[in-house]
Amino acid sequence: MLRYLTGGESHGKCNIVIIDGMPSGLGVKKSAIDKELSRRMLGYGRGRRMKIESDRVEILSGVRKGVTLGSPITLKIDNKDQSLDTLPVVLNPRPAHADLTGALKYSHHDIRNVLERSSARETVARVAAGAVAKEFLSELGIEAASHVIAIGSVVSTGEALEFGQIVMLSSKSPVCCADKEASRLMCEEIDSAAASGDTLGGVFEVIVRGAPPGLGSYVQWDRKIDARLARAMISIQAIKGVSFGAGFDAAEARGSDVHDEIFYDKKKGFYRKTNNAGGIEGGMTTGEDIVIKCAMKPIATLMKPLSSVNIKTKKSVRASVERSDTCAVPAAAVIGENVVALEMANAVLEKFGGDSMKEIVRNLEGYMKQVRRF
Ligand code: EPS
Repeated sequence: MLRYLTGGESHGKCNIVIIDGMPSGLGVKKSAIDKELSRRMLGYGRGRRMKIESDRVEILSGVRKGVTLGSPITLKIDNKDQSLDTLPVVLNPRPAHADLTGALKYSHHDIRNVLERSSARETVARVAAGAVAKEFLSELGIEAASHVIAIGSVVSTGEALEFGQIVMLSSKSPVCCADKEASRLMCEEIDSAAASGDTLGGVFEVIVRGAPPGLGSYVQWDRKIDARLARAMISIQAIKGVSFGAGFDAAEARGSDVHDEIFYDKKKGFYRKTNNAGGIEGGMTTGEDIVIKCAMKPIATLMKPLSSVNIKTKKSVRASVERSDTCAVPAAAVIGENVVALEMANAVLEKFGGDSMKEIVRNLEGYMKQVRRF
C-alpha cells in the first residue's frame, strides 16, 4: 500500500512529503519532479507568490544513485518566502476559506495559524509525490495528462481531442487549455476579473491512459477506484465537484444512449467504441481511458473583499486581503493529474503487489496474459 503525508506552512521553512510503500528499483530523477513543480507554478492568473518562488525538490531519503530503495521517500521543497513568524495577525475571516471554522475548531485567535496550513501551497508537496508516482506508472505504460476545459464562463472544445493532441496543445497554452481561441478568451476573462478585484474558478479534466482493466474492486465500497479517485480530487483546495466520463450529463440521457456497448476483436480483445463511463465500471478500471472532471470554485481571497466579522470585536468588517491568485485552475489541473497518479499507483501496487519493480512488472505481465487469453 502506498501512503503519504505532507507537512509545512505556506510561509514556513519548507513543504515536505514522506511516501511510504514505493517499491525498490524505480528510477527517480530530480529533474522529473522539478518539471512537475514548475508546471504547478505556471498559469495565467497566478499571483505574485509564484514570481518569488522557484520550487525545486531535495530528495532526502529512499533514493540512492537515482533509484528507489523500497524505504520511505522523503521530499523537501524549500519556501523562499519564509516570513511565517513576522506576518501580521489576521482577524477578519475570508468567506469560502478555512479561516473562520478553522479558528473556531482549533481555538486560534489569529487566523494566520489556520490559513498557513489550509493554503493551496501545501499542494507543492503532493505534486512532488505525484511526480514519483508518475515515474512509477510510466514504467508500467500508464500515463496521466490534464487540461483546463473552462475558466469562468469560457468553455474549451478540447474535450473532443485525442490524448496526444491534448498534451501537445495544452502545453503551449498560458492556461493549460487545448483550444487556442478559448485560451485567449480565458486570459481576457482573468484580466477582467483581476481588474474588478475579483477571482475565477473553472473546470479541468484529468485523463489516464494505459491502465489495465480491473484496478479497484466492486466487492467493497472503499475499494472502488472511482470512490478513491474522487476522494483524492475533492481533497484539493477549492475543488467542489468531481465527475467521471459523461458524469452529470449521463443523468439526463437514456441508458441506450449513454452506456458503452461491448465489442470483441481477436487482436484487441474486448473493447468499446464510446467511453461515457470514463473508463470505470463497477468501481473498476475497464482498460479504456479514465476521464475525470473537477469543478474548482473561485479563489477565496478577493482584492475587493466581501463582508465578514472581526473575530475579536465581532464588528462587521471587510474580509482580510492576502496576496493571492486571480485564477488557479491551470495549477489545479496539474495538481489533479498528480494526485490521480498517486491514487492510481496505489491501486496498481494493491493489485500487483511486490516490493521491487521487477516483481510488479512480472505480476502485471502475467495478469495481462491471463486477461488476453480469457
Ligand atoms: C500558493 C501559494 C499562496 C497563494 C495561493 C497558492 O501564496 P501566498 O499566500 O503567499 O500568496 O498564491 O494560495 C491560495 C490561493 C490560498 O487560498 O491559500 C501556491 O503555492 O500554490
